[in-house]
Amino acid sequence: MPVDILVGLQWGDEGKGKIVDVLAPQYDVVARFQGGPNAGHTLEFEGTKHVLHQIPSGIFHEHITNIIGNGVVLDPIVFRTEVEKLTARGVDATRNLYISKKAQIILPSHKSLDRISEEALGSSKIGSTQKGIGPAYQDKIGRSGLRVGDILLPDFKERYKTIVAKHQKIASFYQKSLEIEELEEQFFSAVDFLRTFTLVDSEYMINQAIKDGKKILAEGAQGSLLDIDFGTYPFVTSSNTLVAGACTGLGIAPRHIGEVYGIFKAYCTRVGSGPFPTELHDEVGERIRKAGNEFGSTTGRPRRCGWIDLPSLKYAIMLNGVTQLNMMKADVLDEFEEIQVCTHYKLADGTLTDQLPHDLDKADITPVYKAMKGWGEELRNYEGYQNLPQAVLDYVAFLEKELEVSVNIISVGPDRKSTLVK
Ligand code: 2SA
Ligand code: MG
Repeated sequence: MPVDILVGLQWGDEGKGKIVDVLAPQYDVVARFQGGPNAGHTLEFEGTKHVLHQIPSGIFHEHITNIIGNGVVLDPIVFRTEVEKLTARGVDATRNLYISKKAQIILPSHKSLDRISEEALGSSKIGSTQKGIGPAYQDKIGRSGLRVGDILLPDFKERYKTIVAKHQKIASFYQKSLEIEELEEQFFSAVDFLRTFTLVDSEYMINQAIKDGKKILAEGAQGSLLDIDFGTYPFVTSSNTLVAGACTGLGIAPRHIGEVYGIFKAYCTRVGSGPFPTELHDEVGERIRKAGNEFGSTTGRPRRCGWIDLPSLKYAIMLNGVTQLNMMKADVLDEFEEIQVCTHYKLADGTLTDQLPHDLDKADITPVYKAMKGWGEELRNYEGYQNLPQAVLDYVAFLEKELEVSVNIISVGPDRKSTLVK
């Protein structure tokens, strides 16, 4: 059975958690392959909202095996809080959660270094969530990181001390100190907690599941435009958020990839710094933020808002090999008389392009818009995709024509039930 992969096509917060939750009943395994506590996947059902950071969004379904893959950077302290929140809601994560021994560990000092690095960058800061993601991936690539499997070794503490000593040196280069004393105790207690979970060689587990004909869904975090290679560098996260990241982040050979779900919002948001061609700095942007409750689910930061951007969506679809699209938060645009769709960028010399210029950051580009009629009514209570107002169907038909991929799901509200399938 092939592995299906679900990825965000914009700058994150497309609604991946909700779709994983909706699709979950069809799957036997849900696995995270990159990112860590920077992610905030929001799921809403039975009147309650749940935000997951590191735990896969299949956790609410007892029949699903949830795997935190080797490509993830795991913060044991955040992990413990996440598990405890689930326990308080009657969900026992120990029953169906497995963690790769090869996943990297985020240490308290990684979080300090993240802060120090952002401070040093000043006005060119990345806008990181400061969860230690960048420094943890740096140690992974620099071959000095600690992995989840290392917590089982008798000399784990010594290994910890060695790497923290290195971090001290980095901090003192910036004339800062790490200030991790308080967190260290919490960290080691969280590591003890982590030890009580099933730590596995998840690459074997997943490949066995493939052999056994199990249905597997790989759940991406952040978005394609935050990919370390193809995103709006340097304003990106430190992992491969694209489909390719699922191969290395789980140990899946490319030939096993099946469906690729591309998730996008009916408009666009970004949190953190970096280019955003269709960003609205006016009251329209403010209206979208309010209607969509666009605030970071991990940090609470207000998200920047703007119109949908087809050149960047085409780019993300190309890089991921998207086989079906899911359009989220259509209901947020309910009250707009007119909706703008950016179809091209106009370059400084007047040429039109639907490709992303290398220097999107500095390029003098102007988005070119096509105005579409709004639907001007509440979508939330609609049932049946084809029953949606004509203006919605026209909007979607236009996107499908431009993007050359079918929009199979339209989401019209945060609840599981507000998900209309073609
Ligand atoms: P980091 O923390 O070092 O990976 O940040 C680098 C950039 O990646 C962005 N990033 C995100 N963008 C959207 N959503 C994310 N998750 C949270 C959410 C974010 C939050 O679901 O709302 O709560 O603020 C996420 N994680 C990382 C980040 O903004 C930087 O631009
Ligand atoms: Mg999010």
